[in-house]
Amino acid sequence: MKRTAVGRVGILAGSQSDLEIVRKARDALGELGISCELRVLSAHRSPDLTVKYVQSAEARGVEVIVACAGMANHLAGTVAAHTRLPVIGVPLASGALGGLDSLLSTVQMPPGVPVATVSVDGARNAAFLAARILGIKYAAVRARLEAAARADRRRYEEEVGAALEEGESRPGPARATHARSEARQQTRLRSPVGSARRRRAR
Ligand code: AIR
Repeated sequence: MKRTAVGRVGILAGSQSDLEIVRKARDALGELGISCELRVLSAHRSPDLTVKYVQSAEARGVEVIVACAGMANHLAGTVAAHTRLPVIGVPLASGALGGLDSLLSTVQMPPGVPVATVSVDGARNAAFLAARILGIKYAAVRARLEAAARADRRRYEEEVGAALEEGESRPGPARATHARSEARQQTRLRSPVGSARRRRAR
């Protein structure tokens, strides 16, 4: 049965070189039956076109904007400054700093101008977050998200079940004991009390 596409998401990429990752957002929205438009726009290299796009987006029916860029990522912030639509920022791992630069410049927005920031290269999750926002308005999107979550869980449980049958991930008694002692060790390493004690013991 053919599904009608509902909602509309604007996806922006800072460069053509970002498209391989950015297309994951478009693909996920397609799976959820949400319509979208994808544009390459740079807050630094094409600032006027970026603002023009954002200012005309709402009139075209866009309801959420996903902005993806690498390095000094001012795309999502610029978009959020020019619209009251929800903006989701996707930091990308391009450039010498591997995405940390992009993450910090996307997430650290001043109060009143929020950008909902997903993980580095998290384009697929940006689409799922956009779908959850649209799900407030569209019951069909809520139902598709529910179906996608159920299918995902089933797939995961089947994979784990198959691995258990092959004896790959069932910890034997020796391995279980080892796993428990490793977990205790990790907790100790993470605990500030533990590390203070270790420092005193040195
Ligand atoms: N970028 C483009 N304009 C502003 C920024 N921050 C980013 C792109 C890309 C990186 O710079 O999003 O991740 C490198 O772009 P290019 O075009 O040189 O490959």
